[in-house]
Amino acid sequence: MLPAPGTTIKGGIDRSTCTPTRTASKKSTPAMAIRGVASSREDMTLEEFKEWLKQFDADGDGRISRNELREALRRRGGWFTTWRSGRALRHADKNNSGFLDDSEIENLVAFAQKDLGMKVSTW
Ligand SMILES: [Ca+2]
Repeated sequence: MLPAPGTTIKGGIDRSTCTPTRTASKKSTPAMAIRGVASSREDMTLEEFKEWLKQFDADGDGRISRNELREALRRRGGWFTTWRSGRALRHADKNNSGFLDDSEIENLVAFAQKDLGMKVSTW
């Protein structure tokens, strides 16, 4: 038998006020991606480096412009402080577009490793 209309069914939980607050789709913040390591040198993987850099892709075109790179370096501090962003960009920007695309970011990493002694794991 079905319960008569108006019958209160025990155990029924009103979940209408239970709204999910977690934003699972949100990307990790820079603070999370780049852990503050107390040591003088910080390691990150190539993917982490790219993820970090792309957070500064202000216009969202998938490329890092000179201004975006400069902002990234400014925020980063550390070994970036001695890194002239213009020099780095010229070095990595193989097609002289004034932007770093995905493949050119790897040139930037290579430059950082070679000239700055930065440690980026590429495997
Ligand atoms: Ca951009």
